[in-house]
Amino acid sequence: MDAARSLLEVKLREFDPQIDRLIRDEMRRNEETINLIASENYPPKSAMKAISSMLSGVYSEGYPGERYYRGLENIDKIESLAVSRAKKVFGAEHANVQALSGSVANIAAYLSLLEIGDQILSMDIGAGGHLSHGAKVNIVSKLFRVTQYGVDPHTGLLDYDKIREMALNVRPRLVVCGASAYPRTIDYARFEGIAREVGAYLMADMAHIAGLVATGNHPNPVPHCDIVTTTTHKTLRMTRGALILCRQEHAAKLDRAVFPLLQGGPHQANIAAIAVGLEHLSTYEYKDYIRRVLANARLLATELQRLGLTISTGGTDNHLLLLDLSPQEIDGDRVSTLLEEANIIVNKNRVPGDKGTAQKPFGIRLGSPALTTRGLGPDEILSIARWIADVILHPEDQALRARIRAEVIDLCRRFPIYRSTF
Ligand code: DSN
Repeated sequence: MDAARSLLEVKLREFDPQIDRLIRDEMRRNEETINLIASENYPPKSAMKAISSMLSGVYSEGYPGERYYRGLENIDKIESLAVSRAKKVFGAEHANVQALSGSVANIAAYLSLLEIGDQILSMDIGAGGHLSHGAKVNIVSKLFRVTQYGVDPHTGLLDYDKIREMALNVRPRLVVCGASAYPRTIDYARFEGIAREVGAYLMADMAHIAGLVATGNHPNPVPHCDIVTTTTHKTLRMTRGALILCRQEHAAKLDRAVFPLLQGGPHQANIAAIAVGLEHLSTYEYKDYIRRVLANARLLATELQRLGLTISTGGTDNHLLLLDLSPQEIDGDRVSTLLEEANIIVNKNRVPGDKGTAQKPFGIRLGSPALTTRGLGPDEILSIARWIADVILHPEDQALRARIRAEVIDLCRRFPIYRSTF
């Protein structure tokens, strides 16, 4: 075999043992920790197979039937399948599956509906919104005028009357709803009423709850909105990417906003993986999975409260909860570090009425999607709640964290993420 050919065939382990080792270490880290990051999950092997296929080397600027390169007959079929599956699952008139991430999907949505300098009304990141909804440090706030609503600092809930008042004041061209850290059901019909009243477009970013929407466990924003965006890797449990769903009237502008305005060639391997993932959504197993995600989140909230901790809004309607640490006077940065010592992975997060900063907020966000994927149920949730409470209530006790870590590893061994090797 010539040298170039042998380079093509050589296995990762032999060619690059450093990267191979780090991937294995990351696999082991996942296997031995309990992942409560609400935005993460473990994609199915069938989708992983698609993303590591020949499609990784393909260029396909344009859309099915309108490409700039030849040789794309299979790629066109794959992308068309992804598009039709996305439309069917969410009841959308049009779908674009090319956006590389949720942030790009959101910016494409704005650019297809707005002129530069137009007014947006969206949710503040500190109240549970997202960077790409127009945070000060994000490009969106440089391209558009952005006014942001929050939640009621006492109840933690969206105050629709106040949002309406703000809309009447600032007269936005676009109202954005959807959140990264809001544990309650979002009333899209109410948002639609507000947007209509002020003559604005309505967009929803349903990234966190898309799996709940797909299975009928959360109202579907699609009938109420001009555009709906979602990432694919949270409750949807696919590999990392994004979908943009819209009314037919916005389709051409939206497609042009993704390509050629923002992106070049899409990542077709991931589009194939997303098509596979979309096929999972209508299975009995996935519907049952989402039912268990919800039950686990509810039980975690109830048990943490029983153990004396404070849950913002008093509970959860979805896959995540916000633990308010202000009564314990310990910040979320410290708690997330202490929990990591016990092999429990969470992220620090601001909570309603938070007196801390973005770096040191007085809360953490806990999500049930990943741990439910590996099969954890009510018995394990009760243990996890106790471990979290023990770590928070005894922050000086290093020996306790070491004991919990051993128990977590023991539990994780009983629930491998993948039961066979890749
Ligand atoms: N970073 C994601 C989250 O954790 O919610 C959103 O993009």
